[in-house]
Amino acid sequence: ATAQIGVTGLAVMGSNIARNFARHGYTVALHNRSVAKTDALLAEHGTDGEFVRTETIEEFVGALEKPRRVLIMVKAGEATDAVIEELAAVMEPGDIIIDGGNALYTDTIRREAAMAARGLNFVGAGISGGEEGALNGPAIMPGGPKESYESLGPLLESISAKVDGVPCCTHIGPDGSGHFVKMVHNGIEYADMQLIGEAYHLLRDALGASAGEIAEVFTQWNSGELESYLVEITAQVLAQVDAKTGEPLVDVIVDAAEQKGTGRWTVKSALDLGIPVTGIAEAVFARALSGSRAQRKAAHGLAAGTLAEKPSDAVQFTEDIRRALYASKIVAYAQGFDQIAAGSTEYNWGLRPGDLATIWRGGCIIRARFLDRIKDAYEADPLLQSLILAPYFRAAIEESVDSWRRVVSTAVQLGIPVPAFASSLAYYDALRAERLPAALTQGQRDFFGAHTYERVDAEGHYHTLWSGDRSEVRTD
Ligand code: NBP
Repeated sequence: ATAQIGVTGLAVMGSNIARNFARHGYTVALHNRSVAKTDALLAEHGTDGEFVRTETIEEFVGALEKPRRVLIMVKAGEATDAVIEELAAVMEPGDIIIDGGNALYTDTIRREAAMAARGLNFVGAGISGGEEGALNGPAIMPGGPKESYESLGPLLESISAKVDGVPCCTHIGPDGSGHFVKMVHNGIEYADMQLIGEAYHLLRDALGASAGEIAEVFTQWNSGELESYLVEITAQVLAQVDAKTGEPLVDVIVDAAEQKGTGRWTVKSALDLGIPVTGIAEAVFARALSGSRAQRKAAHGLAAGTLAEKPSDAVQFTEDIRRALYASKIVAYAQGFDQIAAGSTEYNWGLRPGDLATIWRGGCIIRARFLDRIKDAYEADPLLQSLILAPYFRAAIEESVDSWRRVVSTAVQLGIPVPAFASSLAYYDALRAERLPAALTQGQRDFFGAHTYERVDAEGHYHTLWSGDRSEVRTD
């Protein structure tokens, strides 16, 4: 037994992570259901470091130093359960099984309990950064028993991305917490991408800018407070010219966005937790709407109305869009962090939001300069009520609020859909409102269902005898 870590599942993610471990000096045992992938990896990249080729699960587990550490990188769902079962049958108490796939966190909670009952340590680790990150340094969000992190942490930290020398990997919390925060990370990624898409749509249709011109705008934005991986790649995608037609590539790509499910999971979980992640929800629905191709085709040509008036000052309006994007992005992150706090309370995970901002600064898809600010905000006040109340973010939004309103109202008049910009602004306005119409909602609920209401001037719950003499009674 010579290998410090084993990787099973050698498709694109698994093979790149295996190579990353090997490049960091670890001996890596390799396993894949079909041996062809193992051999392909060794043939192409065998010189990256020390690998141990294995064919059977027994051989694979036998190649590992104790306590054994096995990283599973197979398709999420049933394949993961099948592989866990095969491994658990031959592993010993104290060994560690790590699931690095995109598992649903409730599956991870179930698997962790089942493995713990058999004396095995089960670590659900969220891994972000795609193929490139897997090879050169991803952000890693491992959950599971704290003891297993002592043996596993140093390996994961060494292959993770680093920002200012700090690894983008830390122990997140018990059982499903690692996959939960990875899920919300992906939800935030959906919101961020949707907001960028809306900014592009406005630059294109309200200002009539070309893809190349818009690429320039994003490149410029990437040198300021919006600096982030997603803004950077947006500029590159927009600048790409299609070899076949000579047109911008973005103009020949079908405008129907697909999704694998983590955004949807985030919204489902938020609904259960009662947390308004409106930016993420709008992003998931916007992808669904874009994919309703038959319905869109049938509706094409419906009237836009006659209010359209294009912005007269393109430079000013571009700056307005930049500010609206930043303010909406702050709201989307604030909502995601609210969901993480609620999940932490629900499952008793003890999550530390500042740690997440720290490890998301590098390696992952949502890496951005702005995460440093989130980290600072939680360091200054770990019990922050909402990210938008941290002094830096509050000031950033207050500086942007006029631009934000101009952008949303212009978009509405021109008939350009900006669901995420608009819902983020509505969220902000609702949060800061002194009185919401929910008082009326409570009155209606009391009227038809005797659901009772509270009063602003007294303790307790009250009911009005709506079908009687309409006097009020206290119900508790
Ligand atoms: P895939 O998700 O495409 O899975 C392919 C791998 O799963 C192959 O090694 C395949 O073995 C194995 N596999 C399957 Br399918 N069914 C199996 C079974 N019943 N028993 C054993 N092995 C089985 O690979 P990927 O795109 O590299 O992603 C791996 C994991 O990482 C996924 O959970 C994914 O969600 C997650 N992830 C992906 C990204 C990304 O950017 N792609 C980012 C972050 C996380 P075979 O070769 O024998 O068919």
